[in-house]
Amino acid sequence: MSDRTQPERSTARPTKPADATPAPEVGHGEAPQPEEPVAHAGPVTDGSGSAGGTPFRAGFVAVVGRPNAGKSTLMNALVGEKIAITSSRPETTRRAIRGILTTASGQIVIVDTPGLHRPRTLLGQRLNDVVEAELDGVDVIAVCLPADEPTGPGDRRIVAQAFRHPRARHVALVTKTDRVARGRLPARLVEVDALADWDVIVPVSAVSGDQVDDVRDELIRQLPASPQLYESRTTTDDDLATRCAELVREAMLEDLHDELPHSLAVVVDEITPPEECAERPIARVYASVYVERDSQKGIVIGRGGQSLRRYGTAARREIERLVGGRVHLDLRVKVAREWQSSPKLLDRLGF
Ligand SMILES: Nc1nc2c(ncn2[C@@H]2O[C@H](COP(=O)(O)OP(=O)(O)O)[C@@H](O)[C@H]2O)c(=O)[nH]1
Ligand SMILES: [Mg+2]
Repeated sequence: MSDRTQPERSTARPTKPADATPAPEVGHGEAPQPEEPVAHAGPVTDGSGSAGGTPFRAGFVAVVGRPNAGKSTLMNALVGEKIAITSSRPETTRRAIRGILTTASGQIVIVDTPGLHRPRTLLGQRLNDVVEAELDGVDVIAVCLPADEPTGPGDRRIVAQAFRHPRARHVALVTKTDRVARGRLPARLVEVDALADWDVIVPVSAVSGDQVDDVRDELIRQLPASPQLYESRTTTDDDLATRCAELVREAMLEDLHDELPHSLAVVVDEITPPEECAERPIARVYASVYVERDSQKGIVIGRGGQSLRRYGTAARREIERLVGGRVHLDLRVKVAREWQSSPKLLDRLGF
């Protein structure tokens, strides 16, 4: 463990997208949440941490780890909402997704990243570039290492990469603890401890909820004293169209095999709000599902359109939950040949 003192907030911050809701600079005292008996009722105003009591802390935490390490599931558990889609398919997360968690003592902007792996396609290369760019600006790098698998070469590569960013604190999150017998966890923690000079190591299960609160509190402790960066009620900076597209992709991922999960891309072309609907108040979401080959198109649609209907129903339910109202979902399947390796198509699909 290192004994570095808390760094002052650096000026090198990741840029916030324009559609995010930034918090007002000063003086909006959020009511403290009942389970958090801290001295501070709201953010400190100067960010220096010199105010009496515990200073409010805020900043960016990048969650990294190899594919399937449990990064997205943990982010959702921390935020308490489905911000990032998850599945047992590697490469489910394809962008840096920000989930925001606010308590009375701090605010964590969690950056969920695509799993790092050796890039096979231009898409893989771009995803690795995304992660590298995110690591440059964050306050904390949290490396997810599954409790139920030994450290592999992929993990070592990611740990080495994390420690090439010395400005950040480094936290090891030993994930999926529900998958190992209690007696076997200490040995895994010792193994993780020996990997690097961590600021702290926390075991956690995002599925059982065990120690999720500890992860939250420990991450806040690693952040610099700072005013709030987003309004308390903001839980993500993703826009509605992006979240809908991801929910469509999630509905299909688990069911698809071989190369198909990788070949899938979803773009929401249009959302018509319920007000614009004459007969019934129902939002309309028009989405295009892209695959790479004609044969894949057939599989996604299924016999008589059966598969596509099933995906559509599952996705619609999730979107209805997200918007809190009824939704009509229109899915079109299209072929974008070899999009993963085409710069032009990658741009068009938003990568
Ligand atoms: N048993 C168990 N499974 C988990 C846990 N966290 C994630 N998973 C599963 O591991 C798989 C990959 O999770 P995901 O969050 O998508 O991993 P990512 O690729 O690192 O973002 C999914 O099937 C999850 O349900 C956990 O704490 N316990
Ligand atoms: Mg993920």
